[in-house]
Amino acid sequence: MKIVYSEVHRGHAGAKEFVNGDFVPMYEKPERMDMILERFRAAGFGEMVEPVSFGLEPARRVHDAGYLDFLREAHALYQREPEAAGDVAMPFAFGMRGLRQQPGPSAHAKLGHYCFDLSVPFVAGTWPAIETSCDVALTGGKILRDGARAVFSLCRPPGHHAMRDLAGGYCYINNVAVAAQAALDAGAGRVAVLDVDYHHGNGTQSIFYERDDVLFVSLHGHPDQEYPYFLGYEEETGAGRGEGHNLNLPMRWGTDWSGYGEALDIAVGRLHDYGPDVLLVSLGVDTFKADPISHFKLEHEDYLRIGGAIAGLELPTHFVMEGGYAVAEIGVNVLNTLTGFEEAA
Ligand code: OKP
Ligand code: ZN
Repeated sequence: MKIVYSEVHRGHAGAKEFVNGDFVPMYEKPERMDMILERFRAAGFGEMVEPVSFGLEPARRVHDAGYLDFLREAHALYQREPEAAGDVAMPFAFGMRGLRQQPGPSAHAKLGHYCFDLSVPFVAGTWPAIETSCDVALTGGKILRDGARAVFSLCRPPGHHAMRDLAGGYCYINNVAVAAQAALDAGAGRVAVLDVDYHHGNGTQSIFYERDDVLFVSLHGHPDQEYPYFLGYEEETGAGRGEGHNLNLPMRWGTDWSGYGEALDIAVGRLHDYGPDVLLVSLGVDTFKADPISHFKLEHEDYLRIGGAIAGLELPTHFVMEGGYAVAEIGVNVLNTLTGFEEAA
């Protein structure tokens, strides 16, 4: 399987995120990629490919143009603020419900307007990493259209929390949504996104919520207990033309394979019934029992099963990297998903 990857993500590093009253080093850090690459190398898995540049037009198909301008300019804009402190741009004041929603010229206003939490810092290398991560996903999509059975886009930063005009949850551009739209624009009739990251893909859901040409299916921690809290309930089934094209399978803390496997069967059944031309997989391995920010209990072998179940759909399959923060084990869990897929394909 081809693996699309670029080193540009490394510049997106060194910032902190706000967790339970403290600023802590970002869980979403470059070392995550190192552990994945190391495992691939040790197993002789995959063929590495550099991304090519697609420009921002494909991202504009699912994101607001002003939002993309903000992502590009946020760091520089912040540095010009009279009260800027340090290298890291982050919001501290958010747009208030019911009050005017147009941000003024201040970097603080734009940060608060376009971010929904305190886990999307901007350092000097953040924009190049965002742009390249999107190109990684678009390059993966192109490889699939050129005839591959499957491809892995090793994206960093991840994307599934990013909404049309909001960054959050370590995500800036929604890579999987951009790739899904690019597949449609290149002629696919319908596509499906299966999101197996531990966290609900609120961005992907909201981008496609009123559409019937993209089915979104997500397995995740229950929003009663888990980030991103405000979305991911079972009763969110789509709206308008999109009614019936969104399936959420939330699960409680402590879920292991017995519960997860059942939910995955339901997800696969729905994907099979939809019969998409292309399947995109938001691949997060933060469902692992030792993940430091999550509460599911999957074992290493369970990822072989996840890959096998996905292969059973017999669809051109585009894996797009999302989360996974048990850094020492992220490599084996990603590798197991992809080898489980290949062995069953
Ligand atoms: C990104 B992805 C948990 C705090 C959550 C943000 C998590 C973003 C996850 N106590 N902070 O879906 O893996
Ligand atoms: Zn996650």
